[in-house]
Amino acid sequence: MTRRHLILPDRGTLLVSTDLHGNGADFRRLRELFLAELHRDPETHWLLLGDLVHGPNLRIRRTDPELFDYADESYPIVQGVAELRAAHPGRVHLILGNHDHGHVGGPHTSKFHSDEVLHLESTLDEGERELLRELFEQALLVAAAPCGVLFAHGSPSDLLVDLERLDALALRPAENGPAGERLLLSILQSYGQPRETSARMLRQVGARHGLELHVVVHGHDKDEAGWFAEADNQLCPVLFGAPPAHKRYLRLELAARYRSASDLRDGVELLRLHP
Ligand SMILES: [Mn+2]
Repeated sequence: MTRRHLILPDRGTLLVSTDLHGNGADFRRLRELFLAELHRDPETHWLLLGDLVHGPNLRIRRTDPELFDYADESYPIVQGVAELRAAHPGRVHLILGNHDHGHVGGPHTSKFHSDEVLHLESTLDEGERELLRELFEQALLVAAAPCGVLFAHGSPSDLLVDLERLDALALRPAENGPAGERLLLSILQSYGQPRETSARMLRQVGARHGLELHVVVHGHDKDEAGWFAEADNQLCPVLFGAPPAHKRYLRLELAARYRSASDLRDGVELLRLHP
C-alpha cells in the first residue's frame, strides 16, 4: 500500500502550483520561489498538483505561440522534482495528474500526440523511464490542510469521503472495481463541480478527518486570465494555458483559515509567477 493522501500541518508556508506540461521555465521559477521561501521559513511546503509532463506539439507552438511556444522539458522537470524531493525530504509533495497517470497504469492521453505516454517514453532510456515511473508511482491523489483547503488535480466529486481509503487504491483503474475506478477518475479528471457537490464532499471529508474544509484548489484546466473560481468553493490557479504574464500560483499561510474561494485573494494569496 502506498500513501495516496496527505494532511498538511497547521503552521508554515505552502506554495501550490498546477499543471506544468513540460514548461521548464515555469518549473525553474517555482523552484526558485520554493527555495527562497524555505530559506526564510524552514517549515515551507511545495505542493505540485500534477500534469508535470506532456508539452505542446510543433503545430500548436506555431499556431498559438503566446500560450504554447516552449520546448517540452517533461523529463528535466521529472528529474528536477525527484532531486528536490530527495534534497528536502517531506517538503515537496506531488499530486498525480491524469497525464502523469498514463505512465503508471492510467489511460494514455492524446492532447498533443496520438499517444503522449509512448511519445515521451520513446525519448527516454530505460533508467530515465524507471525514474519517471518511480516518481509517479509514489504520487499522492489528494491533500488537505487545517487552513480549510483540499487539493487535487481535478475537482473531486462527492464520491470522495475518506482520504485513507485512497491509500488502498491501485493506480490501474480497473483493478479497483467500478466504485474505486469511478472515485479515482473523478479525482484525476473532473473539471469544476456544482457548488453543492463540492460542498458535500468537503463536509464529509472534513468530518472524517476532523478538519473544517471550505475550498477545493485544483488544476487540470486552463484560463487565459491565469485563474478562475467556480461558485465560492473551488479555485483553479493556472500556469499551463495562460500567457506568461498572467500565470498564477498560490501562497498560503498554513496557520490561517480560508473559508471561501474569495478568501484566496488575487495579489495576496494568488500570485503572478512571472511578475
Ligand atoms: Mn490534467
